[in-house]
Amino acid sequence: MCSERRVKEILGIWVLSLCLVWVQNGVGVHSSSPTEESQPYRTGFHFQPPKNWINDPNGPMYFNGVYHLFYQYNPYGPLWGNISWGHSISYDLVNWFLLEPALSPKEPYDINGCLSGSATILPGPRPIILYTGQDVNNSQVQNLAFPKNLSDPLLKEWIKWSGNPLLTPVDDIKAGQFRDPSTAWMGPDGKWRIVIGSEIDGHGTALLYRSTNGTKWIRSKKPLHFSSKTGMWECPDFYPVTNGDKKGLDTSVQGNNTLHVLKVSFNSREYYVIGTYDPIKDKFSVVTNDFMVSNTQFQYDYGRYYASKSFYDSVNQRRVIWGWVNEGDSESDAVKKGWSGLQSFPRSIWLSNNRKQLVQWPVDEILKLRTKQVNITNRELAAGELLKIPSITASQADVEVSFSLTNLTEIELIDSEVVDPQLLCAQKNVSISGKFGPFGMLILASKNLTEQTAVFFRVFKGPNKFLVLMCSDQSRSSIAQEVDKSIYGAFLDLDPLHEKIPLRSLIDHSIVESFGGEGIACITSRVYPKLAINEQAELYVFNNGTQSVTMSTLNAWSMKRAQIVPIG
Ligand code: DQQ
Repeated sequence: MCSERRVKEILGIWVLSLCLVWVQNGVGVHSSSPTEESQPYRTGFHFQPPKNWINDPNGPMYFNGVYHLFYQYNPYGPLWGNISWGHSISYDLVNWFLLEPALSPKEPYDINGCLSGSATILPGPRPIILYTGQDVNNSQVQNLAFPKNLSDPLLKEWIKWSGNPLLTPVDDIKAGQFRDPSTAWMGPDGKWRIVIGSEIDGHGTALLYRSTNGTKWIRSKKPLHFSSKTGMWECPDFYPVTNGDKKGLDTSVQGNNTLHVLKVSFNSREYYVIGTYDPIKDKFSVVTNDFMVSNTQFQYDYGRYYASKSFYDSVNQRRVIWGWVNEGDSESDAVKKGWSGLQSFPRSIWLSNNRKQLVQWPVDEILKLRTKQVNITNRELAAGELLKIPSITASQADVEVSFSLTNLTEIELIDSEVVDPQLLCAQKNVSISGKFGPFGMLILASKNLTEQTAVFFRVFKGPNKFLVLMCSDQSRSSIAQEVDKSIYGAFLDLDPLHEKIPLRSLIDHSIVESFGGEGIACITSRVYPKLAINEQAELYVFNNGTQSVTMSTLNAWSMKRAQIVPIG
């Protein structure tokens, strides 16, 4: 005879199996509806739990056929606190099951928060998590955790190592400036390496540690990299890249054609440099501009996007990144909404063919959410023209558009080395007419255009090449006064004389993630329209320049909702 407990277990497994089948087939079982009048800012296909606070993505990994996403999470409310590792799993990076938190702040070494960290898959294969604990004295220490049961396909339960903390802030490391261990990589000497974010003598630093067994870590005399131009570095990420086929590389891979990326988080932005890495000397030599030496410093995203973390997806041989997209409204709004924070849509990331920068693009699995489509080809947009794109759900859409220009003469001159693109977008906003531009899209626009988020381009001439400026302008995104209305900008390294100027925007109620030049510059905005919500939102393309531009193609799709389903 079955005991009551056994019956519950069997029922639980049955319900879970059914849920897995439903979600794998894209059938909805439950999630809160973003179309509810009271929740117009909930997203349809960006990751967010049903309620509460989230921040940094932590320890993303692919293991045994399952994607795991952990994230900084307050299980008890919509503001920062009780910081735990929320845990969700997916089979396609689109639809998610929400599990119980994997790590909760319960031990003396993490009682004030299980802060950010990374996963590493050791030989076996056997995943581990390295994370920062804010200890009983509010010192930041590094800890180790591993799955309780490797044969559980979902790795639901995680155990903290009995020898924690692994590392404490000693010598010149300040107690509050020692956090966010990276994924480990192995050098040719068989030793594992990690970097940890810090600030030493006022300089942003990626401290380097080595270990033979994963539990005893020795600090290298030299950091992997540091900068005298920045303060504290958070969430360092260090990984190899190569060009040619958009493929990613596993974190320990070395090769002749390989460069390395160091990404660090500071000033609310995600800055990266590219360089060569000698794993014998552990010497990283930057080949792009180093951190903060120029206005054209590379960022993963020139908008609202922070504390990102990448992982190698071995089944699709790609590197995927997630980033935290925080709110631009107030704490009292968060309390009213009952939630705060989103994760960006996961992006593939690779080295551009000219090996000068990174390229990002939403993972292909997003295509399964596309539904009703509108297509327009070769449509001239006359000076001052505004064209409404009909028939799609403009509040939840994926739009790809590309523009081409001719007769590129007598264009305004600027020097991208001295001009800050974000300031330029603010000075030359959407209402200021130039020769070529502004042209682009008006997103989440209300019927009379009182509200609109303009994502657009302008073309300038630099000292020796054309410059394409991409802007995401939130200044008219809402009639509400108290929400952030920043204007973001970036230069695109493309030649408008010979190339089209492509733009893709993922529009999802309160987030607009835009990819310019097929992913050579990304800008994420958070917006809180009062009028342009749900079915009231409209989408336009426009040209407010004095010259006509050709819209070579426009494809826009209504998007289905992803399933984000809690399971116990
Ligand atoms: N957030 C985490 C830290 C990290 C910061 C704590 C970045 O570990 O440095 O929630 O957003």
